[in-house]
Amino acid sequence: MSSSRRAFMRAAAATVAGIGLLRRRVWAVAAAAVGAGPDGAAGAAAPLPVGVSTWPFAMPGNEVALAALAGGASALDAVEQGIRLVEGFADEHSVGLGGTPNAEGVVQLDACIMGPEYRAGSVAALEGILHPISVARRVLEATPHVMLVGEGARRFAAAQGCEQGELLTEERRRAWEEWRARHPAAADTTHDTVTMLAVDAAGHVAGGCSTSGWGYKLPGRVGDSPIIGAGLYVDSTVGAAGATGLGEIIMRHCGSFAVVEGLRRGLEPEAACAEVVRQIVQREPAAAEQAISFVAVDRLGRFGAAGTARGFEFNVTCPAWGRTLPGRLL
Ligand code: SD4
Repeated sequence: MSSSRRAFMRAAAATVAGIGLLRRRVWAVAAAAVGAGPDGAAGAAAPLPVGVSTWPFAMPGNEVALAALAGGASALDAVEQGIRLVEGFADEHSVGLGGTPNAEGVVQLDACIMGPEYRAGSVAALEGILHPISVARRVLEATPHVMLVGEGARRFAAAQGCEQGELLTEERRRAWEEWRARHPAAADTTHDTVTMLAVDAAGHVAGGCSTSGWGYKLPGRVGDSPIIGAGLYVDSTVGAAGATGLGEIIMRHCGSFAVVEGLRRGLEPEAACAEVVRQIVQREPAAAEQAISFVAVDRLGRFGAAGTARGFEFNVTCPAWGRTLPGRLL
């Protein structure tokens, strides 16, 4: 074990000491019973706490989420902090700052967050706010609503003191101008999403998504990522699932909700993801040619991913190890 991992383990141990120790011990025994393993094999459980996220670019966010958990943060806080980091990456073109704009050259962002007790917050088609995941969190904490969109969401974010700014980088503006010159009417399917799931040491589960969505989309287009049940679903008594890929397909099948229902029926995370992808392709054969992938984690720390996207990878980080793993290709 590396010295930084050892330091992490010490910090994590200090954090949990004295707080509901008995409950946590019982929990650890339950998690160990499903088979901890560092190899990312289907059905293995990561020692808690654990963070899971889509795409290699989100790995630094996973590390931030795990450090937060080790410091005593809730799974909800950890997810927000991890995703905030990724939203700030100007060279990542599918999330937050530096995201790909819509057809009119405006970056419109979608995000949501969900935690224990089915509490959720979401924003869509949000402009001019640097961290949509934190606006989603404010919707969850400070309003009786679940989802705010467009100008109303922007005004709410500003009133809440959320950081405002221009999200369109010079590099993305030039790419958009080139796209407009070449293909004024063509869709561009450039897209990705950071979806992050976390289970804390006590087995509480949370998740979040953040994306700039489908590159050069029609203004006002909303994808699956901010839709509770489509891009993300968390049932802290069972686990969590999130999606990446073509939102129009994922939304039509309540994809993430369906994956969590698979976990509830006792499927392991990878199998639950695979089952939903197969169902979607059975209902919509054309979906097989599109990128649709799911990640999932259950409350014991078992994790998995599956989808149709060639090269899809996901990150798993726990106190003992952190890895980027291939999702199962269907
Ligand atoms: C969307 N699901 O807006 C997002 C984009 C994405 O991999 O995740 N692409 O449709």
